[in-house]
Amino acid sequence: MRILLYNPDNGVTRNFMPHLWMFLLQALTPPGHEVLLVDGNARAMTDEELVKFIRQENIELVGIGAMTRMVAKAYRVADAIRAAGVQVVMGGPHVTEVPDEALGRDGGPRHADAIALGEADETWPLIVEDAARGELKQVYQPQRDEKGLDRKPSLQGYPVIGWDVLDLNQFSLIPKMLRPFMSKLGSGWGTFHVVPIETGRGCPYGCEFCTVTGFFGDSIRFRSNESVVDELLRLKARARRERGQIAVFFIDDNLAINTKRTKALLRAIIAADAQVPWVAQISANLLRDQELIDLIAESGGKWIFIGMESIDPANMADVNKNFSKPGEYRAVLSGWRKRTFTRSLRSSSAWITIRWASRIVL
Ligand code: B12
Ligand code: SF4
Repeated sequence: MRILLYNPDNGVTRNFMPHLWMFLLQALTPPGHEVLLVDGNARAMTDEELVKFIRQENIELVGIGAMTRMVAKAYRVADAIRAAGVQVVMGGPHVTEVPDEALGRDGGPRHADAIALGEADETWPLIVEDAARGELKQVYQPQRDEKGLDRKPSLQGYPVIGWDVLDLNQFSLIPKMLRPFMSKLGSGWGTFHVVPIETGRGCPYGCEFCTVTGFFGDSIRFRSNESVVDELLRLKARARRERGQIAVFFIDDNLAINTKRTKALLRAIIAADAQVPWVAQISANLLRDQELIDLIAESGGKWIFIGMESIDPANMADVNKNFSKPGEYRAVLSGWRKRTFTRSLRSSSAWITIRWASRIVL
């Protein structure tokens, strides 16, 4: 069966980084099926063009993933695809929060033939096999544990995502016409990709505005350091081969949530010479640790996103984010600046990007 995984754009900003779910599900697809990927951010198509593409490519199943921000577009595209007689399965955080909406069980129109709730690492292969037999069920959900909660997939046997061989053309930030010239600059800028890598899932904090604890659970699962290092080495080799550049976004919600393990991972990256420029999200309270900051810089870390939603502790308490203390922000930031400024004089540079938002409202 030929399958298309589609990620809708938000119609306003252009998100140039590939979405991990598409590549992960592609890697988890049982043999004997072919999976094509289209990200509306990088390859804009009207609904009509997309339907035409689906017909031309003989696609029999379309998987669409969306955050709430993009879900209206996702539903519109799904409607057009279903009207053309092709089955649609939807998944991701929004569909998991409000499953009845996609299935039209809330009184509204139906947009999907099937939905995948929660993490789909283990349900995706079943969806594909059912769809291939023409026996798609309406709802796919991970198995439940004795408390009635989703059994979370282990990340220990994480699949190999073929970043080193996959066609990433739609995601290169260097325009095609400039590539021959740019590839001759320095170590080569013929391509430039920012690639998402996850090293763990889950968050124990449960901030009121955030989906993550509810979706991925309050205990954390990690990949092995070896599998992360291997992924980095393959990316690095690809960049060298293409005379291009690769940067990585570690999309873990808090890369340093278990500091001991994070340090071990960063040391493994350094020891294997697997450094690429990287960016990650880390909470302010963990950045008091100077050894961690040194390791971040040495392992290729360039930018850290810190969620500083408010400088008013009462606001933080109100959204259940007490662990982040506005009173410490100044010390954390100046500690970071001192450390990274000194280091930048030697070999590396690490910058900080602070995301200020009084409240994130979904
Ligand atoms: C990386 C990231 C981004 C990147 C996205 C770029 C990119 N290319 O990845 C950036 C930084 C740009 C971003 C932006 C935003 N993000 Co964001 N982001 C994330 C983050 C940290 C990781 C996403 C990820 O790759 N996860 C790992 C993969 C494996 O998990 P997954 O995507 O959920 O996929 C699994 C399942 O959901 C399922 N699945 C997913 N899709 C599909 C589809 C099918 C067909 C099937 C079968 C299964 C399936 O299978 C996968 C494997 O189990 C998540 C938090 C998180 N930990 O997931 C927030 C998250 C997705 N973001 C969120 C939000 C709110 C936003 C913003 C709206 C924030 C804002 N206010 O501006 C913007 C919107 C962006 C836009 N385009 O307009 C929310 C979404 C909540 C919701 N209800 O939709 C999340 C969950 C974080 C949170 N705080 O709650 N984000
Ligand atoms: S610490 Fe970050 S990921 Fe965890 S619940 Fe709070 S906002 Fe979400």
